[in-house]
Amino acid sequence: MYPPIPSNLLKQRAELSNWKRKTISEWLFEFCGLYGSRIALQDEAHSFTYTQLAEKIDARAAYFVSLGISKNDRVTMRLRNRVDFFVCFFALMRIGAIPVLALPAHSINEVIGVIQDSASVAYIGHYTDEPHEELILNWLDKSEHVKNILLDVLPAKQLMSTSLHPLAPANNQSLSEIELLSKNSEPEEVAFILLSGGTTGRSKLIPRTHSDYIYNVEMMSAHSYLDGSVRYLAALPVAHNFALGCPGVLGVLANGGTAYLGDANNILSLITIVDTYSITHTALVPSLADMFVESKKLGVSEFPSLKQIQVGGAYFAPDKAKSVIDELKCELQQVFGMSEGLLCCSKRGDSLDQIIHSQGSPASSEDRIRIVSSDLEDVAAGEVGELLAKGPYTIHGYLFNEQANQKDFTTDGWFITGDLARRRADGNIQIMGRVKEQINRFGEKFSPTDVEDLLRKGNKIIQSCLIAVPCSEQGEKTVLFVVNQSDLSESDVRKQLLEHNLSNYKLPDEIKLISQLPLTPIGKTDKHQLIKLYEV
Ligand code: OOB
Repeated sequence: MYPPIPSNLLKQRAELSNWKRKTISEWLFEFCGLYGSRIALQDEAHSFTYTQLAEKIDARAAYFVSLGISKNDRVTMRLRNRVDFFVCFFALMRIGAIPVLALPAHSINEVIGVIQDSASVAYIGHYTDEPHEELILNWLDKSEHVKNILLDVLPAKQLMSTSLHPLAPANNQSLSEIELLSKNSEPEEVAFILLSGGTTGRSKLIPRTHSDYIYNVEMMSAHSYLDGSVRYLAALPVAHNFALGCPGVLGVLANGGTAYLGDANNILSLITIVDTYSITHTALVPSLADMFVESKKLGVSEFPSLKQIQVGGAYFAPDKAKSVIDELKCELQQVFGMSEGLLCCSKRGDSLDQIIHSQGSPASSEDRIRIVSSDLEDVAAGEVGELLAKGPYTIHGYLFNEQANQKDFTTDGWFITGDLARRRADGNIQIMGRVKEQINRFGEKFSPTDVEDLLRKGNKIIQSCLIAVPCSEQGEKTVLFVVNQSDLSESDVRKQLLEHNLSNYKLPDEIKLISQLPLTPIGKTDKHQLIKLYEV
């Protein structure tokens, strides 16, 4: 079901000194044994020690077996940041089943696409009585493939054909079968599936193996200097690579710390968690990092316990990066990452200039990157080009998607990231945007951030987003969306751009005022949504 990992790659990986030939279950149960009575996970209603976590996982695994879920079965999970997410995630892997991690904010069409593409036999979801939940249930009920639906809250309605179950078992089941099943998994097999962040068309399925993900987590834990005193806030969805394993909740568990599961949609509750539990580490997308900085400026909290904030997922302007350090008075680690693998981050010892102006360097000395022109030739040192990646934890193919595999991988196995990057003289990487988002106006190429960064220099405009839309006369025209926070007019915006001497060709063709920028399920600005908004 998965393009087999080439044998030379398997050999290279096995020879790495810190490569573990273990399944995620074996790895987890090792540290549950080691850190027994410490608090592992906490959410607004639950608190589990490492021992309790291991017990819950076994009980849930036995329940899944009793429902007929077995090795290699894909199970789409769409759960919020609650301890139950981890009970289900680990319990499925314990029996060799493969969790497919959908995000709570994925639309019904996206979730249905994922269930179909992964041929999931079960769906585990958070149920609310909102109409879209009803729609998913109706679809699942008609699906021939999905045999079981497990929900945290059971709906009043009965389904016609598919079995509907509560997420947690009523009684503990026998554990004997789990032992048998868990012994079947190999470290080089697919452990779980992440979804690509694309906002066009369907999400691609990203298969991560046990060993590669353990390596991923351990590399990032080392760069965050994690130990048993870490108190981590999962502010971003834990179904996403960043908060799951970079180093994320898995890194915290592997080091005997405590992870608190929060909800990115509620900034006040995140701040309360930071203060109440003296949070030391967290990972944020740029928009959320801005909110932390603004809260500090407004005197909502001083955040005295924070030691390290990771910011990644989207372009983080240098002035914003600097304000995290100045205002929150903690270490900032920029992270450039992707669910497909490659991670780059700032390292301790990087200068202030490196931390605010670059996205660091690869997490592992075994990562390989190239920066190339459109004909896949390496560009000259310091030039901008497209980033290609290869390495011990970077995938070499999507699941069940030959078309994407032809397009997104070179014949010699490089992943074509779609990101523009340059290597600075000091070796650090600077991400310059997406290839597809680069603006080409009458042949003049530039990055949307040239305009967006400049607008923040005034005191009225905080957020803006420049997009290109097709245009019959000049190929592409630019539209600048500006969040209207203080009675702005289009001419105010134009005036500000001219005052800052923006080159003529970068001046937007159109300006639109908007109440807020649309976000993707993980909280990045959703440019495709803006293009759609413009087209309406
Ligand atoms: C993370 O993963 P994905 O898969 O949701 O998105 C990956 C894409 C990258 O290809 C790049 O386009 C963008 O998100 N990105 C950044 C960035 N970090 C990610 N663009 C500019 N600056 C950055 N620092 O977003 C992700 C996965 C693991 C850790 C962190 C982020």
